[in-house]
Amino acid sequence: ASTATPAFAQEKPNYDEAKVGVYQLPDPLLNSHQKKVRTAADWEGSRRKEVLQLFKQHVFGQFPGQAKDIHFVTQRIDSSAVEGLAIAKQVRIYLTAGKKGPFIDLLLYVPAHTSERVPVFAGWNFNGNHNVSTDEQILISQNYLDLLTLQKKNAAPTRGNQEKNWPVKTLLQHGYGVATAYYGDVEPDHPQGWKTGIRSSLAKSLQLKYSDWCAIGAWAWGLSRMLDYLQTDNNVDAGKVIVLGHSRLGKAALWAAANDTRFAGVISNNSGEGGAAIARRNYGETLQFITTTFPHWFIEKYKSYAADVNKLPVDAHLLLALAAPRPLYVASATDDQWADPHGEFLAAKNAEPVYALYGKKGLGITQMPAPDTSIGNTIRYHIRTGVHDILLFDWMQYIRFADELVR
Ligand code: GTR
Repeated sequence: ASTATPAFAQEKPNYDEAKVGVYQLPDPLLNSHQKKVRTAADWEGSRRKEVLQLFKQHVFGQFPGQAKDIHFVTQRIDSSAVEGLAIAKQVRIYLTAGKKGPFIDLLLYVPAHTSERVPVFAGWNFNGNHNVSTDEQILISQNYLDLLTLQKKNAAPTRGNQEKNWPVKTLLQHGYGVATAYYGDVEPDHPQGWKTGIRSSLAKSLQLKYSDWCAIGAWAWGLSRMLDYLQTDNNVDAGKVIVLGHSRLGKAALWAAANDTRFAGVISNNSGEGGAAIARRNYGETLQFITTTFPHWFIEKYKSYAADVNKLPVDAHLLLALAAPRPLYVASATDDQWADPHGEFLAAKNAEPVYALYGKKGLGITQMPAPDTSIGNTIRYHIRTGVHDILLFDWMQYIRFADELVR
């Protein structure tokens, strides 16, 4: 397994399991008054609310309600996309009244030749909708920004660059739709990004200061706005939308699912620190590192735990538990030690008690499985051989998971 340190890491991370440190995780089933949670009703009635509130206060900040003037304008429909397998719809989701405010450009593929509403995988893409496929019909994402130069660039030459991350044809052949949009539509991913993102443009209408939430919060909230559209689409079974994301966008997917129980399931692909990995483990990326390099991803308060992460009142297992009782998939990769695969496995493991309240089974094993083996029940896990990425092997597991638990 690769223990390469990213070029931008200021300190050498720990990759020695023996030096992870001693820690105690907050008990998911013990509320702040030291009262034991015994039933799903107890969890939903009090402890779940408390945990969600703790994540808002200490990690991600507020998760606002729906944008009141949200509206949808279909820009393009191609009824014979992907070699005739799909209907491709491109819909602009306006987040305010009129056409001047911020928008999310959604790209939705649904299988053609079916009158049934289909389940859909929904998630952000990193580099613009036009990178998802070489299909010339896909509109170039207008907000696409080169994060190195912070310049908007003519993205036409990079069409389809991320095709391998979005196996659209395979998903369609298995009866799934796929919905995606460019995450920079709601907030450009850099420390000053809030100034040109929705944390500024929607500050008034949502009645929030930019510092009341964070970039991951904005991305998570945007996923819910995609779902608002999907609920209106006749081809989509809106009760079967699985939210997913890779890496930082996996963190956003988990936070979206925690807040928005309309999502039928959630998939964290290599989300790591601040996502599915236990923060208390000193292994790979740490809270100190992430809040220094990506200060905009979390609220200010989160950084204060860098000095002593054991003081953090939550940890990743509780973020995962907020998905209960919905199907949850956590995936790692062998060469992605930076994201702490073992820490991701342990968080999934420690979310089990909450799933058990609903009679749902979790991983069912206590040791990490061999690479390339999907394990578990309502909570699933695999560690794929290879690098930090979302690849066909991962998607094939997600399809099987959705076939068994969501469809
Ligand atoms: C890294 C970051 C990780 C992960 C990753 C990604 O730079 O340290 O937390 O989110 O980016 O999003 O690919």
